[in-house]
Amino acid sequence: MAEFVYFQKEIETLPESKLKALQLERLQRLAAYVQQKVPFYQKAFAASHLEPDRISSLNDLRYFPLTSKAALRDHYPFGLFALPLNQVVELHASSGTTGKMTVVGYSAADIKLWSTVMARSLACAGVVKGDIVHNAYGYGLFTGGLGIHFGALELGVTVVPASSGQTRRQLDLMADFKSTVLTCTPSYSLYVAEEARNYGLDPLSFSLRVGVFGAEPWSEGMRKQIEKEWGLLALDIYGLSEIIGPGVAMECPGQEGLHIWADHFLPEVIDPKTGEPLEEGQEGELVITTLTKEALPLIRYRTGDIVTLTTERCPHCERTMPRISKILGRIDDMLIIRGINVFPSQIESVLLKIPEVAPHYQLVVTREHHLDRLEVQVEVSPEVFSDEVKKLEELQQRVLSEIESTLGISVTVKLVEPKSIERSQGKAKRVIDQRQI
Ligand code: DLL
Repeated sequence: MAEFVYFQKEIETLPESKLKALQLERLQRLAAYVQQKVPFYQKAFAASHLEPDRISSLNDLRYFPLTSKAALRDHYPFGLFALPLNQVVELHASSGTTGKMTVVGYSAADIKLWSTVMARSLACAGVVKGDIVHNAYGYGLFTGGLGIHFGALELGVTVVPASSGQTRRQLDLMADFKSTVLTCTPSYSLYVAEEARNYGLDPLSFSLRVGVFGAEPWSEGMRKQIEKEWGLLALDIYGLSEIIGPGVAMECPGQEGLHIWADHFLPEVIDPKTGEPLEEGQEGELVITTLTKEALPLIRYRTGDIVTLTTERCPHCERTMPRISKILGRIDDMLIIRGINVFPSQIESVLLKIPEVAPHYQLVVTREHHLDRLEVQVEVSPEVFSDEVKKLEELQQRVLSEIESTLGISVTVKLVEPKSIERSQGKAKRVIDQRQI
């Protein structure tokens, strides 16, 4: 029988009516706050004749404007911040849809909030004092590494800030320290298991008992495989930089949906085409309002992630927090390569700046030994194609380094003959995703 652990039991199990009252009170405060502090919302509220002090029920949320990733891009880097930079203690960034990154900022109170929701998430996974958390999410601008780290500190468990890469060293650390919890992307956990075998080690001989996996889509089939390989309980964690990072929602050991910490992140599901709110249980785009964030509060932020939402009580734990399904897909063409978000348009904007390559390209994504590989195939212009090999090699290197420095991940580049990429009558098929997840 799985064990259920809580970090803030009273709040996590708050009766529904009390949770709603708390959300309403926080929404009213938030609306007044952004109207006062963020010119973008000031204008948006005025355009839709919204007066924050007239919000009388959570249903009024539907009259608020939606916020998209484009709003962050248009106000790059700090234009949507509600606080001056001297009150922002940390910045992170993730991919934007073009060359510019999406920048997010945290006040000291936001970091405390992040630590709290992450501590709740780890506890929700059954992590307790005495556990050793091997954290192999990347530390850096990506929110995965530090988010888990803050949560582990808040919960008072031992964290090993391994970050990503150097798999042999990861294995040695986990074996020597007898780590009990593994946090990383689900695909990386399978890669590490395979590497263990290559080194003659049996993954089942490690001490891992729980895995907290997320940042990319994964299937039930993959879950079973990971659980079998490592002999652990594999649980799903969800989050996105714009909302806070990891720790927005977390599965409990019952493995039936992810509890969303709705006292801080108010969820809705909308029809991505019309923007209209959908009934509970219907599949649509997850939209989140940050009820308590200070530096970058967001109203009805469109995550682009497709889910279903339920307020039905969890049949396993005592939490009353609503649950989202596993992420069922994306509404846009965002790819996640080794946990990092990649938009085809980012690559396109790089290619367009290099005159020797034609604007015809294709992205081929494969998964080899549980690691994602992205190959950028790009046509060269006829003049360049007839050049000597050395020149072509130089061009390939240039394209490669430009793309890698924009995306922040390694890729391969293949220059192909003019007119060899299939032309489309309608929408060009830019991405060929051959991964089986
Ligand atoms: O991926 C935050 C995170 C780090 C979550 C570590 C979990 C663990 P971003 O880089 O901003 O933030 O990417 C956010 O990743 O909109 C989803 O499309 C996808 N994603 C995140 N978690 C999951 C998951 C982090 N559990 C984007 N399942 C989101 C499927 C996920 N997709």
